[in-house]
Amino acid sequence: MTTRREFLKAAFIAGAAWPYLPAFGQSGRVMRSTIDPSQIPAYRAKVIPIDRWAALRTDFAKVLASNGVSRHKTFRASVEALDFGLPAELKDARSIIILATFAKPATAEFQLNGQAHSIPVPFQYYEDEWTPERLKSVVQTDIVKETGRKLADISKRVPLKYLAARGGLGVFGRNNLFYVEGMGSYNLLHAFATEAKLPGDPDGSLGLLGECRRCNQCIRSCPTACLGLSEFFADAGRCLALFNEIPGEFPNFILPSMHNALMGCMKCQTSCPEDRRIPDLTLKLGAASDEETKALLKGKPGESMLLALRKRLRLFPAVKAADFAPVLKRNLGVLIRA
Ligand code: B12
Repeated sequence: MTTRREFLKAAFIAGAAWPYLPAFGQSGRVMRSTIDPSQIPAYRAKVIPIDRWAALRTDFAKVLASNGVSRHKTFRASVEALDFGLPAELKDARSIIILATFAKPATAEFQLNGQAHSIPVPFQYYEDEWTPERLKSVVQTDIVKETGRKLADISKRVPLKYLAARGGLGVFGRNNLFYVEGMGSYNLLHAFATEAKLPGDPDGSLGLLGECRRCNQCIRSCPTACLGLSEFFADAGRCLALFNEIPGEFPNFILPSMHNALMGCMKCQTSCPEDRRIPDLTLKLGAASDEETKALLKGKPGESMLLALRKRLRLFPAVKAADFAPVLKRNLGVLIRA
């Protein structure tokens, strides 16, 4: 019989040759090994031929009508915009490209009374190196390949996770996020329509990450209990991100201590054993001075200070200018004073 010592020795030797050898974490649970940063792809992409488009739209409508999907009106308003609409200049699109770009978590520093507060800024809430121009140019050069072909970003009109799954790009996690090999859920999704006829990838299905079948870490760590074992949908109407992305008072069930990021929430990702395989590549976005933090907390930063901060900290590209100060005042307030 193999002793524990022999087993560990064999595992250690095999581990050098096989990066996915399971390792045992602190809790005794089986975890896959950390990904070497040089093996993380900058992006992964799949192509959906346009003749599948109408069926995908019909199938997604059925998903939206399912019982498990939240009826919360803010959430419904954002998903009703996902109508698979193609821009006028691309009504004759022949291929849809769905891609995942690797995204790093970040922090921004806020000085207050001599103390530095380092606050997490999840991706999607800061501007990363994938500017819209760079993204489009990479898609044109690497994927479309033919110059002069019409190409448009359609990300705002389509359900990206759904298309990514049906395009075969990866699988869902229990936390309702989309997992891509080599990136975990640390990725942002984008979709493009092009008139170029590209070789299509095989149809994919809505699959669950195998590791999630015996894991409930995200469910346990979700501060507002919006994830469940029997569900494939998050209860979007309880998700912290739904409320701290927009101005207004937080509902009673959201306690100050639940906030953990300048916007959005990181709990279902930082608690995920599969995501812990991604090495810590956290970006430091920059710092707000004592004077700036105080002005933000009072809600009166002034236009030029706000502009300078937005630029220096690369914050909230998607938030309307008018919402920037009130959202920061409220969110920063609960994080620093909680
Ligand atoms: C609306 C929205 C929100 C809402 C509601 C979230 C939601 N679950 O819908 C709120 C504001 C809460 C939100 C929060 C966040 N969001 Co958001 N959000 C969106 C948006 C605009 C639409 C999402 C959507 O399609 N909802 C529709 C519902 C029906 O879909 P669903 O709940 O995901 O249900 C799917 C599964 O249930 C699956 N399914 C159905 N049946 C079955 C059966 C099986 C077996 C399986 C496995 C799956 C499965 O199919 C459904 C359709 O996709 C997209 C952008 C876009 N254009 O797509 C970004 C997007 C989903 N968000 C994103 C991110 C990063 C976040 C946050 C992590 C931000 C943060 N740090 O706080 C959180 C994560 C919350 C969470 N755990 O889900 C990323 C996700 C990237 C990824 N790799 O998964 C997206 C794709 C934006 C992007 N450009 O990359 N978001």
